[in-house]
Amino acid sequence: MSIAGMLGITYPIIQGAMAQIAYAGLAAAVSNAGGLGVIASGGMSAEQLREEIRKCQSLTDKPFGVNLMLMAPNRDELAQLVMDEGVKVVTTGAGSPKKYVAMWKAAGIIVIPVVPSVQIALKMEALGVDAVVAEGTEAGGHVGETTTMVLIPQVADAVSIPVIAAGGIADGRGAAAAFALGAKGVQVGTRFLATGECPAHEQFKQAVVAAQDGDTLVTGRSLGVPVRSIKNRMTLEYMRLENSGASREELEALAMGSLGRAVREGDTENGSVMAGQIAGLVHEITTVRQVISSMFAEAKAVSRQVYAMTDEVHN
Ligand code: TUI
Repeated sequence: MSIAGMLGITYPIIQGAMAQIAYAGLAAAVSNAGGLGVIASGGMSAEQLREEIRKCQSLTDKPFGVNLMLMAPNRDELAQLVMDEGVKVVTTGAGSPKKYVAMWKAAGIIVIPVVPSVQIALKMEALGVDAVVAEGTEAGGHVGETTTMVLIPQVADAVSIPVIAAGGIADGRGAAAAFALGAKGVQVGTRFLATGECPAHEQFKQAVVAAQDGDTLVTGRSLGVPVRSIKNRMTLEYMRLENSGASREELEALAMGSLGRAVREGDTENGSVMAGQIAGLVHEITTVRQVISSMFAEAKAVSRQVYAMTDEVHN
């Protein structure tokens, strides 16, 4: 079955779970526009997540999902909560959801882990998940090492379940390319940052719009938490400390609260502006609906062009 059929949505697009940004409002906007909105539970208490799920249910009658960030200390409690609240789709990130898959599947939940490699995709398939999001290192936030271009076809060849591509996709060209590589759907994060429905501070959105292709970097590799964000005073200081052999405590102190500083206070110099490399392609703030409908209209036109190009090769 198609990804859209599996999820009960119109377009095969999932909204990336962006911690402290992807609340009920953004998730419902994506679902109402025909994609799968996803509430990012990273950093939330159980009470907050319950409230966001109920709010999302009140804002849309379409399917939506919840993302469980597996580095969260309260992951056990949140894993139970999504079942209690009747959530239909769960995506996971930043670790293995092994402990929870059997329980979620028994509750009828569609489970879609995000994976950074072929090896982890195979482990997830063996656990009985429904699909995987294969996320290239172009993505924002916590990333692996492999690019989307080389990851997607290798994961698609390795597993029998549907593969959804993530990392570096912000328009119809990216979506068509992902489908050509073997993906059955796309997950998009960064492009949704530059929308009217995104609740991040205006300065955060403008930092995404202003970014060019080389303006992101990955910090935290030495701590085993590689995170991509837009270069600024904080990330450059983090890199300087990291390269000079600073302690885990020093680095963690610098990172503490940094996402909130950028997202809520709009401090894009001393906060963490997590975004993917495709921020360089994002030039304006639009609506969520415009992002999705133009992406699939463009993907269709691009696919025709690709067909024409291959069809005119005579030998
Ligand atoms: O999870 C993400 N992206 C994220 S999570 C996040 S919250 C955060 N904030 C500050 C520091 C760290 C995290 C921001 N962005 N993407 C999906 C993703 N999952 N990327 C990599 C992985 C992953 C890694 C290891 C998935 C599975 C995995 O499994 C390990 C194993 O043991 O099998």
